[in-house]
Amino acid sequence: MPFDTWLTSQLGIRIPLVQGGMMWVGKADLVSAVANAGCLGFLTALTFETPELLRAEIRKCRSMLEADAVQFGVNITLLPAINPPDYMAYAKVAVEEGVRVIETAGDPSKILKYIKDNGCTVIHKCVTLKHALRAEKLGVDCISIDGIECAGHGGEYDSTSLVLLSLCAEQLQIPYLASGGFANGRQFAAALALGAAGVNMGTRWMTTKEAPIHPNVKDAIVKATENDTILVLRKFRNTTRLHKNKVSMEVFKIENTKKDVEFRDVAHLMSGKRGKGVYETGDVDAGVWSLGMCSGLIHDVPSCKELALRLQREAEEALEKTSVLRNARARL
Ligand code: FMN
Repeated sequence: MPFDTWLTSQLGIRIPLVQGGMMWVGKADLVSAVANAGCLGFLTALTFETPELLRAEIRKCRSMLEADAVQFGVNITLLPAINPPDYMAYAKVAVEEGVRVIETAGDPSKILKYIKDNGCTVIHKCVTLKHALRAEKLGVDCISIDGIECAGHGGEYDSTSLVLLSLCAEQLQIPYLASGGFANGRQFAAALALGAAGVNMGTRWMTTKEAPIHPNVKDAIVKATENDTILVLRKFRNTTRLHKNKVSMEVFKIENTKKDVEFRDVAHLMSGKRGKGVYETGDVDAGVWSLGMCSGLIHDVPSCKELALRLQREAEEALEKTSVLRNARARL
């Protein structure tokens, strides 16, 4: 194990790479493959309509683990909603089923005490230093800091991963993960150099053999450049990065041209059901789907094991090749 960080020493992860929660994608097929590769994957609770369906998925995931698999976790995304899901019921199922790592996003306070009291390690996803410091105070164990490069909700301030990670290095007392824009080993090395305990990725894991989505979507990501994403919903302070397709461009147009625009003007286009349909049918223009800028760095569809080992090797090479210091010393 070339890398020794909080993720490896505290959670027994072999390669400090994390697969963050992904709506409709973070299912047993992917999460077990990530765990079998020695990395930390998260089943995404709200993908399952009821807590009992999450229970069944946790059991399925466990049944797919190989002898040397590492543990996996559950993501619980607590975003403001008109009819919020029963977050606590999802948390209870995770705890009852023996899950010991929870990734939270949004406001973790509703479930934090319960999951901490039950021995879970909490990795909290956020997009500003202010929220990271607040979560640290609330008692989470680790921060996963997402730069604006990320797929999905990158917040309203557009801070980049490079700046956020450097701020975390300066101001956080707890470990932090680099998230948003990461897809290769050079970046992995850079994240470690910035003091991160590992790298969290979404888009890159989505483009693996085991990701349970239609191959057309994976092909579209391989073809996409870093310019093929679009930020929408800024008008509603709910900015989200999506694949630039017919539907997301329509959302962008409406929100930026309609007078007195309201969310309901675009709600039919943003529907989660339509997005789910993209992954099932492979029609990449059927609805909106999250995509990160690192799509420009993704050129193939490897297995999770191939990907993890590749990133580890590339990171090692990058750190060894960073010979400026060594060469300078040798010249002395
Ligand atoms: N993050 C969450 O906390 N909850 C989610 O439900 C969620 N859904 C996502 C769905 C997709 C398809 C993708 C690509 C990302 C999603 N994310 C979600 C964000 C990822 O967990 C991760 O933070 C992000 O993808 C990192 O940026 P990257 O895509 O540049 O690697």
